[in-house]
Amino acid sequence: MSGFNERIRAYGAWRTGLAEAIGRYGRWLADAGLADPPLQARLTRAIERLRDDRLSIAFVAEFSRGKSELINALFFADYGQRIVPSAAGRTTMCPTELMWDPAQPPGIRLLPIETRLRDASLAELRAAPSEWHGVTFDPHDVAALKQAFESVRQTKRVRVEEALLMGLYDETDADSPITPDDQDTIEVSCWRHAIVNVPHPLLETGLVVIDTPGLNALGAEPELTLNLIPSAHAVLFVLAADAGVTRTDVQVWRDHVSPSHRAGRFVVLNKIDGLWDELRSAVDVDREIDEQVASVAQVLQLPAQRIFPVSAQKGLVAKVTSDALLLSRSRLPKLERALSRELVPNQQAIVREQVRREFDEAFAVTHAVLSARKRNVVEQVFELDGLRGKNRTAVEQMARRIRVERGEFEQSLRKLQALRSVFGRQQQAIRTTVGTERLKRHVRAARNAMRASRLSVGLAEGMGGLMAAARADFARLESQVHEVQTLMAAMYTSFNREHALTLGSPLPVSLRRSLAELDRIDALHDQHFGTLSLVTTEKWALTRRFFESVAVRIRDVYEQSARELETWMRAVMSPIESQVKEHQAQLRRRFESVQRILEASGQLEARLAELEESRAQVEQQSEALHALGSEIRTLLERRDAPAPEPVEAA
Ligand SMILES: Nc1nc2c(ncn2[C@@H]2O[C@H](COP(=O)(O)OP(=O)(O)OP(=O)(O)O)[C@@H](O)[C@H]2O)c(=O)[nH]1
Ligand SMILES: [Mg+2]
Repeated sequence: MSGFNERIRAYGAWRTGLAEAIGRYGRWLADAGLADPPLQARLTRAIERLRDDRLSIAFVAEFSRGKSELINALFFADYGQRIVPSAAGRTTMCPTELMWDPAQPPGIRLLPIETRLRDASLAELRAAPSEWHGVTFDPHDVAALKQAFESVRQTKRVRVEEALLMGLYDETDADSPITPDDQDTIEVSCWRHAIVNVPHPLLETGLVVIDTPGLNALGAEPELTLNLIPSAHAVLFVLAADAGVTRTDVQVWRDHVSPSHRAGRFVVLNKIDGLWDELRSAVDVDREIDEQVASVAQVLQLPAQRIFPVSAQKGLVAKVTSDALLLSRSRLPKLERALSRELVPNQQAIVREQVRREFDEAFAVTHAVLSARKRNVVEQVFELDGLRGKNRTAVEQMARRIRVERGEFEQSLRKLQALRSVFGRQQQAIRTTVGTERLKRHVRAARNAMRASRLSVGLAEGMGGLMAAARADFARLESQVHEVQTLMAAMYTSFNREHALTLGSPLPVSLRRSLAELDRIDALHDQHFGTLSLVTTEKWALTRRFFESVAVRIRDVYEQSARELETWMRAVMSPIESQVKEHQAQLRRRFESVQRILEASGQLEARLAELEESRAQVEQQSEALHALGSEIRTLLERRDAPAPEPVEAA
């Protein structure tokens, strides 16, 4: 097992352990009567974040560079054979995702290519199981698994007109490698997309591998360009040492890898075994590999350390036959070390940050409640202690004082009631701004603008209009969020001052990520369609499909923001609600104590004893809270594996 695979598994184990600890914490809160629904929701979210974390790696290249072979060698050598089909010529005909989703049976799901004739985007079709052709298999039966994988190679012939409409053929491209036969038909993939669901140990930890077909089929599937590839945590761009860097390699690099990916980009120079030669010295061969690496680095304008020369095929053979020497010659371990050094820690840092934030906020709310409770008990003891040996008048005086305090607090509660209703209106306004209804209207308007014109200007205007409307919504959202922040800050201050509550400052929220995402969609769109001038039927179809994908991406941004804002609005209200409730209960208890003391003699000592008991209980809860909290913090901070040694220069 390579360091990379182990690291991914260790990362999976870290997430599971942490999720379990947070689960225990939540159950303890519930048992101690300290959990309210927003608090539980927050812990559940942290657990889901840990459970549903995905680490995706996309393989992008011209055909026959060895993407599928590299996938076999990197991840699936433990099957003892080649699982993902890899062969001369075009092999992988449709984008293929390898993952494990326990909610689905083990098997392969295939989306027919004809769905390209409709406007529906891949993202929408994903949610429609009836559109897919499914084959289940026994995941322990390796032959059946291999057999199922063969479907990604299936092709058929369709008429040229149909291929044009599906965006699978471009007449205007003089050096298109696919040409119609004498019946005027073209060979196309049977499937538009494949999802292979297998409970392989690596995939079980959340790894998603995306294999893509070569031959620029990428361009025709906007979902890949707009979503799957840019959102992958790493993109491996594969070149072959025997082919060098061809014009089409550069084109794939420029269109699909270079723009959307700054970090997590790896260039693999595959098939270095082609340079091995028994009649030359190892030093000679290494020098030639170095030269090729330098030339690739120059063409792609990357530092040479980003180019990883390997032999996927020899690496696979070496792993299957446990040949350590051959494995080292394949140089695959160096690529694996680089992947594990960058990929896992980066992702872990992001997840750690998100979970830490959720947990710290939840912890702070409970901590504040327990502290207030402790303080109140101490104050009450002090108050009642002062009554020892005093006459009835002193007790009556105290009862009056508490009654006044309660009266004042009732006033503040009316203020809180008013705050709730203003807040409710603001909440509604925010929901409307990021609501899907509003976005649907924008999309409809843009679609109509596009339909009205077959000219490129109309298409550009439609798309541009949609982006502008989305940006306007987010500008409005920013000011709405600011209003809520101002209101809450004023409310926190006033309760702190008037009733000695200990509300910090309201939780901040930022829309930066959503805005950055909109920018990214805009840039990708510009890059692919900015220069479109002449609109042929197939370009029109392609643009429309692209538009639908853009619309889905924007909807994701809206939905994501809506979810984040919903959480935030709950979180911002929750400390004030819980502290007010606590304070109110406290006032009632104080008042009741004094009443009891007035009604019967001997109650003072009994009440003081009770208070001593509550104090002990709160102390105990507070200790338990801190113990559980520090267990979770220790887990959070744990680095699962020592940093692997630095990769030597290629
Ligand atoms: N000599 C040598 N051949 C390799 C190596 N890796 C892959 N190949 C061969 O190259 C051919 C293409 O490999 P694939 O894995 O199918 O390439 P691909 O990039 O997935 O190609 P498409 O699926 O068509 O896009 C196959 O015949 C492989 O056996 C390698 O490291 N060395
Ligand atoms: Mg392939």
